[in-house]
Amino acid sequence: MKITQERFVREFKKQLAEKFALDVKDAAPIELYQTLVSVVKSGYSEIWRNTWKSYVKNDQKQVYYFSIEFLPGRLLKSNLLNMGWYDVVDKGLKQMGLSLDKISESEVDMALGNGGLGRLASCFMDALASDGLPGNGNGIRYKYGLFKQKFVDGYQIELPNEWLTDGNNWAVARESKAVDVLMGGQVHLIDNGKYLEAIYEGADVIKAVPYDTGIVGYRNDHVNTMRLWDAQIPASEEVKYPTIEDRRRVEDLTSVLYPDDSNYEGRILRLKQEYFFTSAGIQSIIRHYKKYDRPLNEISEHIAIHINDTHPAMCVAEFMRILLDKEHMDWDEAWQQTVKTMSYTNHTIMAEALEKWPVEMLATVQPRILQIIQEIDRRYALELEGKKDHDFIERTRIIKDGMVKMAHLAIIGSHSTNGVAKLHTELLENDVLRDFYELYPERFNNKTNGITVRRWLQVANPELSKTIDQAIGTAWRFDAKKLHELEKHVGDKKLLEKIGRAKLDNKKKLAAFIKEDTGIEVSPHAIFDVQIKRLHAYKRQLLNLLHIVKLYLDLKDDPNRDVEPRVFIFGAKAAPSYHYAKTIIKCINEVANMINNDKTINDKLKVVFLENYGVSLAEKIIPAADVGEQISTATKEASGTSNMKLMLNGALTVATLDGANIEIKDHVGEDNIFIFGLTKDEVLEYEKNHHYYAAEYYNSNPVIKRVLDAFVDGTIPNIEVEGHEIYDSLLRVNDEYFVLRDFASYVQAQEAVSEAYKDKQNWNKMCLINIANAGYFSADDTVEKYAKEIWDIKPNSTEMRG
Ligand code: 26W
Repeated sequence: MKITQERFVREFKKQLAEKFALDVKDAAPIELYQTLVSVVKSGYSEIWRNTWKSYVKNDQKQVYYFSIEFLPGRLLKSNLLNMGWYDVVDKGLKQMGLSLDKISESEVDMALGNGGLGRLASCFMDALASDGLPGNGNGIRYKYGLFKQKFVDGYQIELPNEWLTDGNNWAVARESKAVDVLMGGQVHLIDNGKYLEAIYEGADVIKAVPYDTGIVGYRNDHVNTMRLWDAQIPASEEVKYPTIEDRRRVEDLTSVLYPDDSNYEGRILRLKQEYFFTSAGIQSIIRHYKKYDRPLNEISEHIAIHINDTHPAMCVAEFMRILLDKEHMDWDEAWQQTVKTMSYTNHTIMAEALEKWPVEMLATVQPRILQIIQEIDRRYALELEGKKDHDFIERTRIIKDGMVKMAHLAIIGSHSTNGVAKLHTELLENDVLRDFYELYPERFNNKTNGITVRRWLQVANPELSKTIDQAIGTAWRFDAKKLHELEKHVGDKKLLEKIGRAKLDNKKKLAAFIKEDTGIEVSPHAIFDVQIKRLHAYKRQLLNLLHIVKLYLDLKDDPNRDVEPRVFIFGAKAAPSYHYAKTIIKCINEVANMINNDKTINDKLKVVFLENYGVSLAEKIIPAADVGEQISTATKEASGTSNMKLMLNGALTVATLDGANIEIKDHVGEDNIFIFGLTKDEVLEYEKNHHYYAAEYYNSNPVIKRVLDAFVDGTIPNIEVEGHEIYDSLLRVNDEYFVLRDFASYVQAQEAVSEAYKDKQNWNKMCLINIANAGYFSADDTVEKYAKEIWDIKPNSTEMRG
């Protein structure tokens, strides 16, 4: 829809009057926000409908991206940008005395995810729509999003995130598209002469109601759907649930997002959630497919289903269940269609994250699904008999020792398994999934992660975006790879200065936010050094902290030391049950307190731990970052995506050779990144031969000794318990993630950072090279590769939209 400023203002006032019977001057921020959402929604609703109709009309193959997490954050600005309305609305609001920035702050983040996995799913949603690809999301509409984090006395406190209190203004509930999901009870197979009939007894019927959110493509008249399911009680079953507690048992299914990241906990409610959104999604896909009388034995030519990590791995069995039990297809044909339809992405090699469910638990949640998995497993083993040795079969089968291995189900039941960065895929092939790679080499492939440059640069960093426009025009806004043209301008001193100025402006804004949020005063001229990601031992926020303590002790020795002032900024949530991660949070907070209140060090060092890290906070921090910390132990971080967001915004990376850091280094070159630490081979060698002794580093390196002692000798106040815990984890439990092994190398890299920052022009040049090469990590390209190489789907052309 074309919009002019005049028309927008008229429409806005009209809807404000209709919705709330108010004038602009009397409306509260939330009322203004809700009105703006309605105007925006009415701006794309017709396109949304047309996009959907065009898929049907052109009989286009579509992909359904199944993910137990989506982490879109706020949608207002990103929708405005993608619709091409941003500037007009910005001006129109100003004309009415309003501010888009302020109104946008009224939007509560949609935080239905923990971290990397969920945010990747949302970047992919944006990219699918912007590529004009037929792609739909399928997930859960949690009533409570990821917990809200507060610090009390330096400790993390979790508060419920009731994001729906003001209603979700973007989603449309579609009662008419509800499906029933069966759980529990018993199942019997009866031969009725024609086929085996599955008879369910005593199962609970749960009504799955879809909430659809439009995903607006970038200036291409294309709007896809993200469908999230809510659990409700079907009208026919009301009498079965007479009390409030009974009802709650059902509704609780979609109440909370599990706050664990890379840590598997075998809770039955979680398994129920997994089956619930999987079954609802598969049922609605097949029902829709059948509406147009197409043969089911060709379904894999019309739809692709993507399994985002193993949480939706029951897709394989549920798809089989419908084809077998409802459509009476024979096993072999159903299996062929299933494998051709499904594809799977692995997001982690951390052993503790690999899902295994006890057989009995699956029997309680859905006995028919268990039967089908058992049959898949039986046939798998039978097929390999005589071809592979007994051990191989036992290692790779789906059910072993009474546990169902979800990754094995996903690999065996799909035609594609991919990792999320080159190194990660290599580790899958040669190590973690070696047997499967030997068995199905053709199924394995790499798809390095990507990010949406629209949200992470155009929306989050308008200052830098404008600077880039002035240098190379606006084509990069449509094709991020064109950012590479910036490299031609490395010698342009004016441009380098402008890049520096944009950064300084963003740092001033962040400094103001920090002051308001925490009371801490920071100088925008200091180096802003940022580590933002979930708190996890393998991500090594602790290594960062040890270095900070070293810098502090150095300054205490000599307050007049000539050092580049630095502000270390952290953002991180710990899983509520992850004790060690919470201990690290407490220690960071206490170190911050100690340093920020020490007048003797002349403001050369500040430490800021911002509360409640999430998408919207990331949008404030990233544009202001000078340095990005990507310091996981090599082999542990599958890819990382904040590394890409930070480089895109002109931050320089301090990194181990882990995940996508390696590819970043390959693109920017060794001179434009600060690499340190053990390599993959060195880590694997240590892990294999068990000859790492952390205490040796403590005993032989006086700096390490002094820093660690500070945790237990009272130097750092208020961590009597936590300090010892850290100390012991490194020296007694032998430092699982090689923090002490990498310490010296890390300090050296950080010294190189300080040295480099002294030459502002050269620093800005390095920033430019990082920005110029960030286009390589555009989700648009990543998703295009998924489309071509895995899903076999094609973009909608303009004519097709009709
Ligand atoms: C069962 C508990 C659980 C929950 C979440 C297990 C595993 C997960 C996720 C797979 C963890 C996750 O978010 N992994 C991250 O995925 C990103 C997107 O691919 C990568 O960039 C990160 O490196 C990876 O840690």
